[in-house]
Amino acid sequence: MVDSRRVQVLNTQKVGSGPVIYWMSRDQRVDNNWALIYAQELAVANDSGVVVVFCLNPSFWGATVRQYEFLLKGLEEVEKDLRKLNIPFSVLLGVPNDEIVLFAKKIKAGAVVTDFDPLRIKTEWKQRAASSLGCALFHVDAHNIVPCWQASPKQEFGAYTIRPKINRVLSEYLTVFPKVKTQKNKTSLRAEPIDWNRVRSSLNVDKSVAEVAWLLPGKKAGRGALKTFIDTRLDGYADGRNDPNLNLQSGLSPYLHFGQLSAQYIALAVQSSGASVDSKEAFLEELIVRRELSDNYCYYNSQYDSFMGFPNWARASLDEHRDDKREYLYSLEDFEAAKTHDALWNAAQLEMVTEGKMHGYMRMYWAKKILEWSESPEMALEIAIYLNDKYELDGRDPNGYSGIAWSIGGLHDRAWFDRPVFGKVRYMNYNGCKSKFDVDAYIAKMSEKN
Ligand code: FAD
Ligand code: FO1
Repeated sequence: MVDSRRVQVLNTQKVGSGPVIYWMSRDQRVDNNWALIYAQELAVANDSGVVVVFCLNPSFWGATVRQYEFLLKGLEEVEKDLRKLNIPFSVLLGVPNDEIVLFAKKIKAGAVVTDFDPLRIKTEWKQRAASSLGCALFHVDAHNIVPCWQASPKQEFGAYTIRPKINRVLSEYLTVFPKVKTQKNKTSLRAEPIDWNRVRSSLNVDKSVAEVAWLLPGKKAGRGALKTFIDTRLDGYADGRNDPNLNLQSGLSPYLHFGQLSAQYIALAVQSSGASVDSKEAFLEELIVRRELSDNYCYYNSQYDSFMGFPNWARASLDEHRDDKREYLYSLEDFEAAKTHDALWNAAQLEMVTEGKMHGYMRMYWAKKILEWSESPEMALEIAIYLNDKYELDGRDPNGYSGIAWSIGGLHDRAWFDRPVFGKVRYMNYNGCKSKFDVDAYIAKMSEKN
């Protein structure tokens, strides 16, 4: 059974007797997916079946072929997994909230279940669908282990305030998943095989940002990446995760972002592994506390991608330093082409452009330097979000808006000593990096990619 605290009702319509639609969006997987499990429970209760639908938005805010191909190849695997369970799957093209309403009408759906996502675009899709659907609409938090609205009823100050709230209830939610059941044959619920060429030709996306080769999309590849991480790298995570020359991060964020892997599934696998306790704790702190803190920020702060979303102390401090002289000033073009005076910053930019995944430690340095070398904090925020969402495979994610707001606007951080441009926002510099890792090695490795 799905814990009812994971489910929220989004309109006042009743559950009818027709099939139940799982409107898949953030959690693009069959296994370990609470939204799909909930849809199946509703379908069993009204003796109908489940139909899974993904609404493909032809130009998803700045996504390029790099992200769309990762998503589509993952959905091709979802289609195969659903076919084995006799569950029909359709990809609808066009404006999601319109398409889902038309589809629900066409199949006389009894209910629609979608997966929780705190981002504005999804809230809008759900609100519009909720008011036009003739049947009940629910969303289920299938992404977080502790459902976002259960972890906290408000925006949290930082990891130190949300951590105890999550840890207090974690064991109630960090449970093993029930299996998705094979569906009995329902003639009314037939779906044509998907014409993936037609789906791909419906996209009008930037093709200049190529797919990356170092990882394969989809659940199977994700499970493989998880196993390799646990078997060969998790043990070194506590000490080595912040060294960009060591490949000791998990590399799982693209699979998490597209929901091809469940964080809960990862957490259970890590917990039951034989890795050292301090590495398991360090990893689960990031995977559970830091990640859920990002959803908390985007869910409770509608200005999560603007200067106004920053804490008051940081806004006031950055305001005081608006007129400080910038030692260097770069445009979006300079940043995008990795044409600054700082070889370390340029190396991080190159890693993101060529690999589609900048090392986590470098992302902090990268964003903070954009603040230091832009004419205003607003401009810096805009440039950081634009580049992050254009090139990172895991972009367009609450983790990104929170990570950038942490770097530029002191979100989830405390005030430091006052300094030019940054004010009391934590500062990072080249020498600080030099004291932590071999900067020349990182620069050399990235300059080969140019
Ligand atoms: P691991 O260290 O293996 O972590 C495992 C998982 O834990 C990650 O996949 C992620 O889900 C979570 N996690 C780790 N660090 C953080 C963090 N600081 N905040 C929230 N969750 C975390 N993450 C994204 O998913 N998408 C982004 O667009 C993104 N942009 C960022 C921009 C900036 C400026 C900063 C400072 C951080 C950003 N992050 C982003 C957070 C973090 O850097 C990445 O999640 C991490 O580097 C992904 O690589 P990994 O999965 O190998 O990390
Ligand atoms: N979600 C959808 O429901 N439909 C889409 O067409 C879609 C495209 C897309 C492209 C790039 C990307 O990074 C995310 C995309 N998403 C899409 C949303 C994604 O599944 C996540 O829900 C959010 O980005 C993270 O909350």
